[in-house]
Amino acid sequence: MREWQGAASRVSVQAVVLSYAILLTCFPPTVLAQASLPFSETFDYATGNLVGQGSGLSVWTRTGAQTAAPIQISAGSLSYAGLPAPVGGKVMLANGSNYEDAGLDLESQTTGTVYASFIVNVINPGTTTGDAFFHFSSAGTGATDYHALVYAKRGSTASKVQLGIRNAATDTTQYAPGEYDVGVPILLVVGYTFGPGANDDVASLWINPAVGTQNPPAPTVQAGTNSELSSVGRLCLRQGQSSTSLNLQLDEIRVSRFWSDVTLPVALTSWVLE
Ligand SMILES: [Ca+2]
Ligand SMILES: [Ca+2]
Repeated sequence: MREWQGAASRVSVQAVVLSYAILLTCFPPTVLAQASLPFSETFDYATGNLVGQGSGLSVWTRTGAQTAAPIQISAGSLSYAGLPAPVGGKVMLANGSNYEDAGLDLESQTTGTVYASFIVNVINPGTTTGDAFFHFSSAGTGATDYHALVYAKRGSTASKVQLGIRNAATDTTQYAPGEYDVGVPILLVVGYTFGPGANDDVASLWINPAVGTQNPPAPTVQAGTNSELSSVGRLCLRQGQSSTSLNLQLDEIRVSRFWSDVTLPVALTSWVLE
């Protein structure tokens, strides 16, 4: 009896090892990888396609199946007063039919708040319809549960942009009333806060917040939701509809469970434990 159990146990271990090998073959480590938090991305890569760039547990992958106009890395960084000196290049997001979207899986979070900060330089605010260019979802290249979608739209003139946030794709965008100059780098911080109940999670957007503070100031604008994320497991960059013509540059992404990490005047990379 014991011998049978031992054999069964060995078979079981072999089956698990074999299953894992098959899993790795079907889903290479770049798909399984999840960037640990806090995470920072300066786009210190050669110019060209974003997808496939990265290293270790942090590799950019295509979101969904659209392959036209792959998201490009261009030379030179965006900078913002008070933030660490920028590094490497930046990404260019343009809108068009079936244009590629990309993302990067994160260590999944199910409680508290997940913050992402980044610098945006709007080239063309597009139309007054507005469109999303950044969001969270659960992990995986096929995830479609987009939440905390950051929107931009044309302001009162073509040289002004308004920014807003929509918590779920089926919600309504809440725009901040202020207008911002096209061509001037803007610091954005996005937060997704899990609430304990049903449909009580909140998405928040801070526009040009003070940097270097321990705790978040009041958000510039917030949005409730009629559906929730089971986990924040991926950050996504989106190239939207051709009809909205949005075109912008984005750089220096930082993601953490703590506000101070994403607005610190020092680089997160200097926090490596030694
Ligand atoms: Ca950069
Ligand atoms: Ca909830």
